[in-house]
Amino acid sequence: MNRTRTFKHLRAAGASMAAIGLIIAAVPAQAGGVTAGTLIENTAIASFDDGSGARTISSNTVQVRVDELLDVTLTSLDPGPVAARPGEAVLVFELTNPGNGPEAYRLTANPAVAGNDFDTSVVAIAIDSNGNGTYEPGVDAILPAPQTTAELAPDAGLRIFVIVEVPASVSDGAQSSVELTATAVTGTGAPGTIFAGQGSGGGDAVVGTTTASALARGELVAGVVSVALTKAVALRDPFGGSEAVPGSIATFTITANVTGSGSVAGLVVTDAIPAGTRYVPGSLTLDSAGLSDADDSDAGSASDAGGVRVALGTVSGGTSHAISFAVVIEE
Ligand SMILES: [Ca+2]
Ligand SMILES: [Ca+2]
Ligand SMILES: [Ca+2]
Repeated sequence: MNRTRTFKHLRAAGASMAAIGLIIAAVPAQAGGVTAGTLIENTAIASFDDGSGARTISSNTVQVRVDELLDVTLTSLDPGPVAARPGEAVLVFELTNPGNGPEAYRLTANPAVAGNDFDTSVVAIAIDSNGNGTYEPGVDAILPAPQTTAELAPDAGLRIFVIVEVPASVSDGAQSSVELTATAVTGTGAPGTIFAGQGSGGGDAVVGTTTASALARGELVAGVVSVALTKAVALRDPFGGSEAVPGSIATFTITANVTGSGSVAGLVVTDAIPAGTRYVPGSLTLDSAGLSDADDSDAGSASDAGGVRVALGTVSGGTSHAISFAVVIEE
């Protein structure tokens, strides 16, 4: 509870200091102080003896209705820049209502922030309907324009997802920010700005220290990964030379080079055995280590009919793998 704020309100109402402790103990504790609309009543009592015995008199009762403070906080929940590829990316924010009354908030996302290497486009703003911290299309509700939350109770928080589209032209390592703004629907302004009669519970709404507006920034860094395949051949003919003649052995080396940030998943390299040649059994290698020809538990298989197939799985940028196999030119 904000006792300082409560004291100020009571002093303004002319309440006696003696009564303050009792009133504070009776009202619910919240970040924003006494709940908006709460009626605080105070009556002073004087006791004295005027010579004819003990007497007690009461003052008139002073009533104060607690106004609604309009406040908001907004923070990015991403632990750092979100790795993004061309396509959709999701930024996560948390909105809280630190005020003392229920309030709804208008959300606006700005993807064109000064200093951006590239700008995204905003696809949607969604709320974490099932509260699990992860955006799930079809489960977490997309807010229709103008994007506005339901009323948040005092102290309540809400996770917000901003879904953006990363352009296809983005280059690896490029950065982009998206700014999300949340403003109280009742109104914003300098602290102390009054919206007469618009507080919940019948009082005024008064803008708090946050100006009832908050801005948070989510960051993206483009992780663009690409795969290049290069193929080389070395020939050994039956005469010790390097001519391509019937009976010559051709050893092919395929290099898969993955560059950029992030990784590729399910990378598989295949190659057909060229017409006019036969696979040399047992010649398949991956990074110089032998692989069996059979389609079994190792990464590769090779046969005349099926060709060469090597599954590299998930490969990080900055990694390359060399696949080698040999064929003999038919005689
Ligand atoms: Ca309100
Ligand atoms: Ca969710
Ligand atoms: Ca195998």
